[in-house]
Amino acid sequence: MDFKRINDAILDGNIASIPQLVKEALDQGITPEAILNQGLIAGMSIVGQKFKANEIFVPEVLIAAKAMHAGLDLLEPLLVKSGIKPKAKILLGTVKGDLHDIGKNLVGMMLKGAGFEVIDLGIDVPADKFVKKASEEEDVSIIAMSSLLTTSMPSMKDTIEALKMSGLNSKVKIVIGGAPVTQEYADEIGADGYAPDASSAVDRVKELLGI
Ligand code: B1M
Repeated sequence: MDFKRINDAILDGNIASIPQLVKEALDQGITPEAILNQGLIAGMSIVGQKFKANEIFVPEVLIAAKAMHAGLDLLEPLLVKSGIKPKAKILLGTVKGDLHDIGKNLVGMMLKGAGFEVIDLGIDVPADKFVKKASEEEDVSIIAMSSLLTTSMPSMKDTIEALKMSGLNSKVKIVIGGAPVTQEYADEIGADGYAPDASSAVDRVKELLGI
């Protein structure tokens, strides 16, 4: 399989052809991880470069995101091994002011695949929603927050502050990530962990829980 065909289908927003291309790659014995990384994510990263260079605009990016989701829908069951007893419960969300969900969904998929129970709060999640859910649900061990915008990063800080105010921070560890987020920022706002990508999010969560 030439991954460029998948890259191009994402770039062209060719939603209808993605499932076929993904199936073709799987039939050729290519692993779901390789299809994800070299096909879908690599395609989306070209979209990002073109968006930044003003070569394409929001409507094209939205269609590319839909094409990416069409591929993810097929890969998800293969990436997520059906779990035995969940290792721990994780609240996941894209923070307030931010509607990007592809990276967050990938993190959720990888965490589920690693045997965690993931409660996905969705996008544009305000601090009080994280706190409310963490206090309602039993045994939440981790709050995982994603931000793709420099303007939404402060919402991560707000959530950490709100968790401290509620006293929940002593029971729950916080992991953050997303393209503009760094280890330095995580240290600055008092997050317990930072991960640059979805696979390392799993490693970080395991480290924090000592498993
Ligand atoms: Co937007 N967007 N976008 N966008 N968008 C970016 C993020 C941007 C970098 C593009 C650019 O200018 N180059 C830029 C942000 C600039 C900045 O703040 N630094 C940007 C902008 C400006 C905007 C708008 C403001 C545009 C506008 O309206 N003028 C607007 C904001 C809307 C809002 O959120 N309030 C906007 C809108 C959109 C769309 C709706 C059109 C669409 C989102 C569709 C969707 O998500 N359903 C969109 C998209 C698709 C992108 C780009 C092109 C791709 C993002 C993506 O999905 N990447 C993006 C450019 C880029 O990133 N190259 C861009 C693929 C995904 C797999 O990567 O999400 O980074 P990512 O996730 C990675 C890691 O970051 C990490 O793991 C994943 C991979 O393993 N990770 C975590 C993510 N969360 C994690 C959490 C963790 C650990 C790791 O622990 C909990």
